[in-house]
Amino acid sequence: MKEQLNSIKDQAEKELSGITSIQELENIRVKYLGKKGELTSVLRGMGALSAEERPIIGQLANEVRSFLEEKLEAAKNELVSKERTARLEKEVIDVTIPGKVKALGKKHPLSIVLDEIKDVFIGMGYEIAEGPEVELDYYNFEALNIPKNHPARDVQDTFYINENMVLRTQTSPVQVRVMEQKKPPIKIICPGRVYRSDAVDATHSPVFHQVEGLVVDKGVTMGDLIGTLQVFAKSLFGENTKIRLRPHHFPFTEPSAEVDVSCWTCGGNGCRVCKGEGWIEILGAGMVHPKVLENCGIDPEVYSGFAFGLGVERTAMGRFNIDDLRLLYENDIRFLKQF
Ligand code: 2U9
Repeated sequence: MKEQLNSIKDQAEKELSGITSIQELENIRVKYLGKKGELTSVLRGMGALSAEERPIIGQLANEVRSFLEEKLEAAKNELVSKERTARLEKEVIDVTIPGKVKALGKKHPLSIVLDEIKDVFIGMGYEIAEGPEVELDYYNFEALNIPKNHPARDVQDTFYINENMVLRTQTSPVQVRVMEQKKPPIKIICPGRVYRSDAVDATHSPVFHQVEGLVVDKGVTMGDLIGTLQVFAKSLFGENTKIRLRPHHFPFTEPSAEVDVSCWTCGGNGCRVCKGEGWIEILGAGMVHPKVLENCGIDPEVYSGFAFGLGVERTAMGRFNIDDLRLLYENDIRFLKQF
């Protein structure tokens, strides 16, 4: 058995010295150390040895196994290192090959306008608040002074998930949620997607985007609202832009107004863009209705606030002279490239 072990050792060492691949190395490992390997078979046969012989042969067998394992490990390391050196020698990097130009995308016109609007209000200290698009009827209508059967529900007809849940028609429910959770001072804008049950045409879409703003504190006045909207209009449409408020009615603000800006094309003289008016309507606004403040747990005897709302699509169409709202959604590259 001693001779057998020594011969295994010599034979395996000889075979290992000639290998050139990991596969060959693996074959040798299996041949000698595998389950049915030569050394394993010798070890299995040790039961037949006498009590004197067993420890001597056992020790030798262990030595042979350790020897083989070390040799296999060393041969493996050498193969791996040889392989890496060969690969590195073959790999040539030509630093003179011109790089691949990646086509850079551009901001969508709606994102351009939305980012500009956000920048103006962040600059005036506003925070951005967001909320769910699937909204409770209560937050979308009731809390905003639009009870069931109120005529304002007709112009803001929407998609009902069930009797108590709708796709929001405005981002105002976000403001209601903020007022419920936070004590004034509140100074937020709420950008987001809104839904109405309108047919698609050049100026309507059942899905569009709004930015609404809300300021609530002690002593907030209509003067603060007008000053804020003036800063906004000048930032977005140019330093010479003027604003004009026309009395209007919204259920959630009192008094309420529709807000026009002087035409960005003719400066107010009248042209094709403003249809000869000199003014273009861009916003709705007003002082938050005392009932709405009350609904949100804010005492209208102590606090007052103003709110405003604008359509992002409408603003983008004005800014970029786009005459059909559908162009904003079709993602035709020839259209998008122009901004
Ligand atoms: C609360 C109280 C009052 C938000 C306001 C408007 C006027 C408005 C329209 C502009 C174009 C919607 O996208 S549009 O069709 N919005 O005219 N929105 S005041 O008033 C609020 C909001 C929240 C708690």
